[in-house]
Amino acid sequence: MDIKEKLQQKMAKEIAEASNKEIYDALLDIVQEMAREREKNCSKKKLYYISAEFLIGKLLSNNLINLGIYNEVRDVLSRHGKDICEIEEVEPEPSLGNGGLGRLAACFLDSISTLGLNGDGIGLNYHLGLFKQEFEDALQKEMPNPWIEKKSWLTRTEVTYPIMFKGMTLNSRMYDIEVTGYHNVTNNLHLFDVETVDEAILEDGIDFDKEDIARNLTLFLYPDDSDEKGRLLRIYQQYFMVSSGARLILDECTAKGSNLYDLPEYAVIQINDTHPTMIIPELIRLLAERGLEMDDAIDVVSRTCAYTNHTILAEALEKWPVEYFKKVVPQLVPIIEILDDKVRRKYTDESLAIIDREDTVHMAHIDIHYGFSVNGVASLHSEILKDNELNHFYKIYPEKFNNKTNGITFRRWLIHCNPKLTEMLDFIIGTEYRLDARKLERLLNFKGDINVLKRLLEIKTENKKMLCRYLEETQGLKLNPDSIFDIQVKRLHEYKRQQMNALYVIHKYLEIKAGKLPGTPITVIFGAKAAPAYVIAKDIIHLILCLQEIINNDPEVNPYLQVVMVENYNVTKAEKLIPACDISEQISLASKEASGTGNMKFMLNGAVTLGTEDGANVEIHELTGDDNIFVFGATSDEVIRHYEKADYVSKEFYEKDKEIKAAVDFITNDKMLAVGKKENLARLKNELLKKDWFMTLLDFKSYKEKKEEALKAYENRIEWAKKMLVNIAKAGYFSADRTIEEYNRDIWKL
Ligand code: Z2T
Repeated sequence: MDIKEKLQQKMAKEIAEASNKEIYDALLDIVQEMAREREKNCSKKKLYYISAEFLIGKLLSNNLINLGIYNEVRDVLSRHGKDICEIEEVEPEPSLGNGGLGRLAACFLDSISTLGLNGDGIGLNYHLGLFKQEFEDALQKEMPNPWIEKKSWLTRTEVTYPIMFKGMTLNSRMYDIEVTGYHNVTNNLHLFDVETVDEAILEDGIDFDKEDIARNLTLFLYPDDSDEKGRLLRIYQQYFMVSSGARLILDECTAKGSNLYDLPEYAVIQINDTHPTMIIPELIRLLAERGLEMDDAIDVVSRTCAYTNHTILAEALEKWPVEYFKKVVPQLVPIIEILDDKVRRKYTDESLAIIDREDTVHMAHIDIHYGFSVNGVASLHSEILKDNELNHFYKIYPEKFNNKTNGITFRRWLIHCNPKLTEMLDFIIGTEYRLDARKLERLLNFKGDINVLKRLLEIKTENKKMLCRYLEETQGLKLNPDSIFDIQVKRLHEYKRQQMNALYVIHKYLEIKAGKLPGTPITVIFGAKAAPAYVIAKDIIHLILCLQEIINNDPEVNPYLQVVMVENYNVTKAEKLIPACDISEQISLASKEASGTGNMKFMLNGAVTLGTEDGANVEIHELTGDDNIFVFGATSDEVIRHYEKADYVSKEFYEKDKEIKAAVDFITNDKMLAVGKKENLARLKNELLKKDWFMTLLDFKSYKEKKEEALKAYENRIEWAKKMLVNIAKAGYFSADRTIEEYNRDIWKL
């Protein structure tokens, strides 16, 4: 039966007569049926990718593409007067992740299925996910983001487990989401949910009773953990996830014939940062319960688990007081003590301990001692782990350490989000790059082809126009599609240095006011959520929103410069922003951004990077060569030395550089105070002058100079188009298919 008949049969009406929502629901059914009909890979060994976050984004189009029916569905709908883009709008976006780490997990699932591997995801079914961001009085406000509708991608299963906490047992139930690979197998994302969850306990905004665990456990992703109740809730969530996951894994493996001693032949568990680390002591506990000696249990688990590290920021490395475990999951305490004891018997070095002298448990240390692999997420990051942060561990376990440079799925980040570029690529280099991304290099043959270069520029302009229409409809913003689009979208964090970009905006504003006009008008676009308890991050959002207000309303300046903060930046918005970008801002303080993955998405869509030698930018630079990227700023070695010597004083840069002084002083001038809040602006200025922990002022000058160079280069459009072309052609390395092949080759061995 063809798609048209199937649709009409499901809806019991003509396509032309159906609402977008009815069509969406019918397509959801059709996709799920087709996904389930596909063959499975039933290999003996299976991968379990366990993660507290899976930032999957909307699923309809992605599934249609992977099932190979997107074009057919689009055309059938359009013949009956329906636009597939409007059907896409009907789908709510699940926000089951914060940023890069969660989106990476989603890209990985796509590639695992696309490569036909046997691997499922394990996580939690947060009913409200991450908060939805609203702007009110130039400040971020957090609102709940309910995404589960009557009909959704979730399938309720009959798999349930009693999960034991101190003084209470909660039932977990497994819900599944089909993960379709591109023209290959379907795997599953298993999301566990507490049966007693109750959205009615939600109070004002995103507030709720943090102690009512039975009703709140899977309500939100990472609730505010600035107080102890929040941190305890996080332990409840983590244990609920790992205990459910561990039982599922043991059940599946024993069903396939495992005697548990041979578990590593049946399962490999990839632990996505330390949030699921408790799966190690929990598995050991369950194996002991099923009759294994403690030493055997520890050995089996150690050969099954592998750990990925995603950050070296000390404040992000999880450490929990033993007290917390005693309060929430006392059954794990004796196991963790045994694990610590074994380490202490073997090594005297205190920095290797699992439970430190203050009775704090270092989660990453459990993973490193009791897992068989430790990987970083970009080459520079993995080197820093070995040489600095985890050097003591590297010395005793050199064989465990490896690098797996992150990747992105080209199905979503090219084929879906940039159909025009995809069409051109299909036409001039063929479609093989879809399964073998390195084939994008064929594009290099067209570097001298003026028609191809002009078409690249045309596509960029068309994408910018679509973004302009969208931002006008959603935020009432009127932007100039003939301006250069300079975009920084990512979580708000001081180390990512949105504040440096904002200081540049101030600098440019002052220049224009003084009569120095840019060759091409500039539109600076930001998108970022700040953690609800992260005060300075919220102040930076306030700064940007105030600048937006002042600059966009100044008729002397707005023909040349506009500033925009996109509200509620998420996967759906990323899919609209990234194809429209000219300059990709990747300006973290060197050594701090483990990898970045937005940088790869922008490159693939023909943006040119303005960035520091940090994370995967280093590898982008190696691939594109010096002429197709704008690199600036202190190197990671220099930065690490500054921290070691504690010799960076931001005030010195403020005092000796007039432009820096002018930009920083602007933050609290009368114009700003007329639109903004003194408390927030003064606090931010003070932070820059007195602390500036991430060395904004250190790099400001070289940032400003490089950005001027990039803006100047943009004036020669054909030369710019060549840079775009090289970036696209070289992006193949960043396909998550390559990353997953490496995980499988070196770690999973499926
Ligand atoms: C996160 O998104 C990342 C690291 C974290 O460390 C936590 C979260 Cl929520 C605990 C990011 C990194 O900052 C980014 O550089 C990297 O590309 C991404 O993970 C995926 O590896």
